[in-house]
Amino acid sequence: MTIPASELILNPDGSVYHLHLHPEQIASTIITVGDPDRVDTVTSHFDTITHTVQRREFKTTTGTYKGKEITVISTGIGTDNIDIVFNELDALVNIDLKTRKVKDTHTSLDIIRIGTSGAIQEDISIDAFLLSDMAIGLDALLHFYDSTHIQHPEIQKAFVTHMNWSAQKSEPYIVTCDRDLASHFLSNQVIKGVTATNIGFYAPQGRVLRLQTSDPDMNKKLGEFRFRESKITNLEMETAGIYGLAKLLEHRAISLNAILANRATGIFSNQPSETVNSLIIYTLNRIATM
Ligand code: R1P
Repeated sequence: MTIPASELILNPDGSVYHLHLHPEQIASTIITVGDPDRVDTVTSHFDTITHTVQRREFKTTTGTYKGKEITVISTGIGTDNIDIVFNELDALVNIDLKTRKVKDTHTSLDIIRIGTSGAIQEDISIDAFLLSDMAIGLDALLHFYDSTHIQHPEIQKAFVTHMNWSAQKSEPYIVTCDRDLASHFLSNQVIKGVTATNIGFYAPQGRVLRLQTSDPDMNKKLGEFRFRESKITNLEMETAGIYGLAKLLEHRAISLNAILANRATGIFSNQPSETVNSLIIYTLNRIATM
């Protein structure tokens, strides 16, 4: 089937619509970050840089670290942007952009998020590194895809009952990381956690400035939810979308979080840049030895 021009939009130079990339400009190992400036922080450690381009919040640089080719791309904030980045990265490797047909052979990417996050359990230290083993999507992204086969309905049902939300909210979806890829990044420096992903930074993560939230106990209830001896460890805004789309598109993905805030104790890191940079160096060295 040929994918129409309105569905797979290409720029006049043949690059994909939002990312402005051509297939030969990306590596098969991809690091995603939220902040476009963090792309340069990652690539400041590279030996070589072969390509860089930026449109809107999507900045991409490809180069090598210790001889390994890596692409670093910023997604901006939120799973709405993850939808764009993951579909266009996948199109670059799995759709022939000239014929507009899905290729016969599938190419799988390794996608590693290096992000920041707030812990909701008191015992998680500030500046810790956390790998999201599982993610609970409180955004609605995955429900727009044929995706029930990759979700975990029994945990989702238990979660909905536990939260007992009175106001209408999106059904949660639960998705997991690629555990094979994760095994390369686990060590005694990394906590394994369960990440809740939501669509905003303030009320959707239980923050009150001038507006009251519809559920004042949200973070407390999130922290108290238990399933298969696991508990929710942290809140951020991309991981569930990343895990859901990676699994549907048959790529391997993990999300690494620098814990900059502890929402249960009210503490924020006094060295956020150093912590993020340490996580970047840790991640690059793990990728280099894969
Ligand atoms: C909010 O400030 C942003 O920071 C976190 C959240 O997920 C959200 O994107 O991650 P990043 O630092 O990776 O952007």
